[in-house]
Amino acid sequence: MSRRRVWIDTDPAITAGNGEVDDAFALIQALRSPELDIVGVSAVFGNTDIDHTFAMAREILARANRADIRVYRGSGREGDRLANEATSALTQALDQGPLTILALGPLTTLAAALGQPDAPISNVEEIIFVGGRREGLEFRATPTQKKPFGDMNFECDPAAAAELLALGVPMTLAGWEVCAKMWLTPNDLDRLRDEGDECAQWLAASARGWQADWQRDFAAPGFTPFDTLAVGWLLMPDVYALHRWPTRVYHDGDRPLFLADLGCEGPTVTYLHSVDNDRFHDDLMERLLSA
Ligand SMILES: [Ca+2]
Repeated sequence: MSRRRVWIDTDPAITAGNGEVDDAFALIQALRSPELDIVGVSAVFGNTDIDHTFAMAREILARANRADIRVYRGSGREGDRLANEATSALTQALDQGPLTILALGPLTTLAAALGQPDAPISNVEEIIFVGGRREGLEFRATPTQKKPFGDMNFECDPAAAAELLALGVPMTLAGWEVCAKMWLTPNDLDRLRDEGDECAQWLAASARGWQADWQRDFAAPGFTPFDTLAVGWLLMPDVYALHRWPTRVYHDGDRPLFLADLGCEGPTVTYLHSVDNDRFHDDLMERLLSA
């Protein structure tokens, strides 16, 4: 099996900051996928500040017994295009060969690294970004959710998305639409607790509060593990359905929007719009339970 060289840029907050848990699920899913050769991980601000996402990413790798993979500290605020240890390490990894980048948080560090005049962007095989939407799509977990979610990763640094698109790097959007019907339920957390190793048990325990919030606030059957859908695209692309659509990044009044739709005129991306939820779910659980 030829393993795909992968870089993961992430903003984990599972036990720090706002309680968002999906980066941790996605990291452990990826770390337990022998198909992937994870050459580096970078932390970026997003779900919480950079100090916490950096510490959290290191903790997750340690809990997964993968402290051999280094975590680099990336950008800490919108618009920061200065070099840092993450941009340098990512550039070096690109110098060494073709690389796929999982963009599980704001695109700031990636825009800073790839926007350098001498960046080896021809070695970017694909950026898979958890963001973007088709025209008119609002992000509601269930119809009972009154105020829709924002396109959080994108909105943290809208200019970064435009800059990456302008570079012509291949981009795949695993945004709200493809994630929205995937649930991890209390039963799934019970299985991780009962059948998983220490790391899976920690993951389950740390996600209980988040899951309870979704149940209480949206009457949802579970919570949506958004970032895992981006990882899954590398593991089982045949269970996804997609469009090849042009894009538009703009402001509608104060609201930044990253659209991919037939009516747009910008660079074309791969827009993932649906997935076989049962097959994806079973595969995700199997990986989380493997140690
Ligand atoms: Ca994330």
